[in-house]
Amino acid sequence: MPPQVALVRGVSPSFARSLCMATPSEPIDVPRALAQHARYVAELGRRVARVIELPADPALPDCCFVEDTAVVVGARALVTRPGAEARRGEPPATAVALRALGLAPIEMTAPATLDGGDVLVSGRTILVGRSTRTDEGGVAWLRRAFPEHAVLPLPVEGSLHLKSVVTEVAPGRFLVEDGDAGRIAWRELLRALPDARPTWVAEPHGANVLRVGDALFHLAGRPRLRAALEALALGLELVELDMSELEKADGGLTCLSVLCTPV
Ligand code: CIR
Repeated sequence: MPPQVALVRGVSPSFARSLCMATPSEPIDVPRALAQHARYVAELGRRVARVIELPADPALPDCCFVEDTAVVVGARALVTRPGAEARRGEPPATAVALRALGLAPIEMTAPATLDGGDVLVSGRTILVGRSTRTDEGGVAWLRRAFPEHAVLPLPVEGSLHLKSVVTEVAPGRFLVEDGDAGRIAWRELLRALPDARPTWVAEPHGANVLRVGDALFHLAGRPRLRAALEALALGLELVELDMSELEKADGGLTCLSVLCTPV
């Protein structure tokens, strides 16, 4: 069933001070980031029943990356404790919004950490990246919150999150970044899901795509990714989005929303 509600959060006026793995060669253009985010929200709005946009918080530069603050699977929800201390003020607003949707989220407590960007749900399996943001305690919270799923930790080395380098486009079909981080994660993923099939993506950040209903959002300016997606003939509408300013802060397409079905 397609997700019915997308939770998003506005781009903070302090977005230029967001966390970045490497200083971008050009500074973040905040008005442009706002425009790119607005287009993303508009495209989501065409494909879900409702978009809930939480207000940006000037004190939380990374608050638009709402994916990291919650994991929602069916009627179960976990509100995270993000790995970066600067982001620990973000989850309370997400918890309020999820409760308003009728979900009863479990809320993580210290010292465990987990970023939603590390969580990839594939059928009855939850793949979770063990990154610099997500620790063993975070994996344990996932197991507690989603007891009907098998939770499988995967190594994340050299990228921010698991979904920075691996996403699923159809059951058992994954996009994987063709680099060390993608290959290391893929090797372990295959051990657990031996029928899984990869499409290797050479263009940076290209493997981070977002499935919304019958559409697949992908990053603009990646002709080889686009050709590979067309060749997969997934029967999905391909929606190309320019996210240049969000990418400077290591954001992609999954990180800007939490998709859920209200109960
Ligand atoms: C951070 O470093 O936490 C943010 N600048 C980027 C978070 C991106 N989140 C995601 O891909 N799930």
